[in-house]
Order: sequence, then C-alpha cells, then structure tokens
Amino acid sequence: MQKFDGVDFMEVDSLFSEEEIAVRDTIRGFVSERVMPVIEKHNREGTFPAHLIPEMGELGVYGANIQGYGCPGLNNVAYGLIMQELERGDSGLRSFVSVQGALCMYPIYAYGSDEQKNKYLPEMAHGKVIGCFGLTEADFGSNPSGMLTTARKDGGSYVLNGSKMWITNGGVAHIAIVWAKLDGRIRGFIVERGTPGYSTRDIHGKFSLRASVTSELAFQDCRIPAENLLPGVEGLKGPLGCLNQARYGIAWGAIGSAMACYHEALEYAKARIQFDRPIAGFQMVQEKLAWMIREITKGQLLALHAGRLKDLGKLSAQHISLAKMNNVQIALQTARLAREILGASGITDEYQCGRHMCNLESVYTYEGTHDIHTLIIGEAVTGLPAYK
Ligand code: TGC
Ligand code: FAD
Repeated sequence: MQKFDGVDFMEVDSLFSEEEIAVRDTIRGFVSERVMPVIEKHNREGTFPAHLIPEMGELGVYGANIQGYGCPGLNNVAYGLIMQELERGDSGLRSFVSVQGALCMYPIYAYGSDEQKNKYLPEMAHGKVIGCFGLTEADFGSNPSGMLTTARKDGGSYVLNGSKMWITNGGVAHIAIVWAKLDGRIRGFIVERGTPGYSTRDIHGKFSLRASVTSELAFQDCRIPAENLLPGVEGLKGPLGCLNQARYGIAWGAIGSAMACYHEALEYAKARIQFDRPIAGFQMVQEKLAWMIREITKGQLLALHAGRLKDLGKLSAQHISLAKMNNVQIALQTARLAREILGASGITDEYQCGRHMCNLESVYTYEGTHDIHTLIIGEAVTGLPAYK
C-alpha cells in the first residue's frame, strides 16, 4: 500500500491553523500505523478492531469538540479533521467515534443533569464507557416521530417497552441513549447494559460497515431509575439536535474516504501498464481522476466553511444537510470510479476502494438518507415541506 500524505490540490491546507494541522497529522499517523495494517482483516471477518478503543481514548478523539469533563475542547474544524482521517481508514471507525461523541456524549452534555455529566462524560472521553444511540425502529427510519417505544413513570422508575433497529455499537455499548415516548412526547433515557429487560442482538450478513457492530435493542418492561431521564429536552428536536452534530462529522468523514479512494486510484493508474503505457495517460482515465479531485476539493472547502460557521454559531441544520448529502454522494461516486480504474483488482480486498464503496452505501442512508436531506434543503428554499 502506498504511503498516504493527504490530498490537497488547491492549497486547502493553507486555510488551517497550525494546531488543526497538528491534530490532523496525529490522527493520520495513527490511522496509517495502527488501522491500515488490520482493517481489511476486520472487514473480512466482520469484526470491530476493539483493541483500538483505549488508544483512541488516549488520542482524545471521543467528544473532541466538547468543553470540560476530560474532553479536549477542540474547535469544530480540528474535530472535523479527526473525522476525515478516521474515515480515511474506515467508515466503521468514524462511525464508532461519531456515535460515542456526537450521539451519546453530546446529548448527556447538552441535555443531561450535572450528575449525569459527571458520572458518564469523563469515562466516555477515555473510552472506558461506550455508548450507542437508539432512535430508529424497524418501521420508523426516516420518520422517527412515529416511534412506538414507550416509557411509563412508575414510582421512582421509568419502565421502557419497545425495540430499536440498526443501532451502531449496540452489542458492545455499556450505555444506550434511548428515545421513547413518555405521555406521547419523545424523551431521552440512559439505559445501562445489564439492566433487567434490556437485551441486544447483533445484525449479521452485512456487506457494508462490516468492521462495525450493528445491533437491535429490545426493552421488555425494562425498569430504569428516574434520574436516568435526560431532563433538558422534550420532543423530536432532542434526537435531531444530536444528529446535527453527527451529520456535521460525516460531511468531513466522507471526504476522508474519497481521499483514500482517489489516492489509491491515482497510484494504481500511474503504475498499471496497458497498450505499452500507464493507464493514467489515457484521456478517459484522466477524466475520472479530474472529476474526483475536482469534487474532493469542493467537498474539502464545503466542510471547512461549515466548520468555520459552526465555530461562529452560524451553522444551520439545513447547511449541515447540504454538506452531508453532497460529500457522501461525491465520496460514493469517487469510490465507484476508483473501483473502475482498478479494473478487476478493484473487486478484491487487496485494495481499499471496494470496502469504502460498500461502507459509503450505509453512510448514504444513515443519519438521514440522501433523499431526506434533499427534502430538508427543498423545504429550506421553498418553505414547503414535502416529507408527508
Ligand atoms: P419536524 O416537524 O420537521 O420537526 C420536529 C421538531 O424538531 C425540530 N427540528 C430540529 N431540531 C434540531 N435539529 C434539526 N435538524 C431539526 N429538524 C427539525 C423542529 O423545529 C421541531 O421542533 P418543535 O420545537 O416544533 O417540536 O419533524 P418531522 O417529523 O416532520 O421530521 C422531519 C425529518 C424528516 C427531517 C426528520 O424526521 C429527519 O431528519 N429524519 C431522518 C431520521 C434520521 O436521520 N435518523 C438517523 C438515526 S441515527 C443514525 O442513523 C446513526 S448512524 C450512526 C453512525 O454514524 O454509525
Ligand atoms: P426508510 O425510511 O424506510 O427509507 C427507505 C427509502 O425510502 C429511502 O430511499 C428513503 O430516502 C425513502 N423515503 C423515506 N421517506 C421518504 C419521503 N418522505 N420522501 C421520499 N423518499 C422517502 N439508527 C439509529 O437510531 N442509531 C444508529 O446507531 C444507527 N446506525 C446505523 C448503522 C447502519 C450501518 C445503518 C445502515 C443504519 C443505521 N441507523 C441507525 C438507521 C438509519 O438511520 C436508518 O437506516 C435511516 O434513517 C433510514 O431509515 P430506513 O432504513 O428505515 O429507510
């Protein structure tokens, strides 16, 4: 495998601070040295590289943009660069970190009580407590407001009933952030593994995100202490507020996958000889490489602009939808074009583009499908919601 030194066609690096570059290069080195040698094996075997969890804790990647509680408190651009570099390794690795930071630490940080923050966040920042986020149900994916999972107050407890589907980290998580209806209103609850009535079942047979655990969560008269309710939010805006954080990270992460595929395709095309010359010298191959670098450069600038707006408190949910849908779509197309340039070699896991391509099919669908983000932007520009 060729050494990865990044992809920067238009001096985008000149727009980052020294600290941002330093953070990026630390994670880039970690991915090259610790992830790349093992990722194809984990992908083939359908396992998550769990031995990397404490190492990533030491690097400070969990909740990296959260202030206090043992978190690094980085700005949102440095945080985005972490997501980019992790997903350059594998979308499953970035998913693990997104779920931990944006979908579990963030709701505790934003909606939790002081006791909840002090109890969970420092341990989660170090990867000693792992979380998962249960919003989707088997019959309520794009439309989570229809969820059937309920919570009922009973003395000093809440009793949860229902199930959640397609939950990243479900089978390995120590705690689940579960969204359920209490008196008809969506509320967030912290459910600890081992609580009677709470069980998980891993989903197998995936051709995408194979190096990631995806599970079903089941709650059968699952009784949790009343203090495990997240007090700070009510309604669908609670989980959607978390999704804003995670979707923002995906906009960066997808660029990492695209950079890996472009880099692999370029190196392959320069080395592969057909008709007595490198295929990189043929116009149709160059057209594909030019498309990739053009779209990657635009995606880098879009992610960076989103990050700067987020640091200024000016990034809206609609901006995030635009960045997520654009960058995932161009990353998926980049992976497909890289696979094409590699010819038959592109269908084996000796090369990365096929793995990224399959992973990106999930990324295209989760955290709001491409079409749901299209409708969010459609509503933003017309004022007319077209979901229902
Ligand atoms: P709607 O009536 O539009 O809104 C309900 C309430 O929510 C507010 N809101 C938001 N708040 C914060 N952030 C946002 N992005 C928000 N969007 C809407 C809204 O203002 C309203 O507030 P209030 O105070 O009036 O109650 O809701 P709707 O039911 O019509 O749905 C809109 C829609 C379709 C856009 C939304 O349901 C949606 O985004 N659906 C997609 C579901 C989704 O993304 N699921 C992801 C599950 S988690 C996951 O995939 C993790 S993958 C993990 C990994 O990385 O591995
Ligand atoms: P559906 O909502 O059934 O959509 C099917 C198709 O219909 C899509 O093409 C969609 O765009 C289209 N569609 C739906 N509604 C409309 C409409 N109004 N207009 C036009 N088209 C529409 N969820 C969690 O809660 N936590 C997790 O950790 C998590 N991790 C995941 C990990 C993986 C690997 C995957 C694949 C999914 C994960 N999800 C998770 C679930 C994910 O968020 C959902 O798959 C996603 O929201 C889409 O829901 P769905 O799969 O039920 O598809």
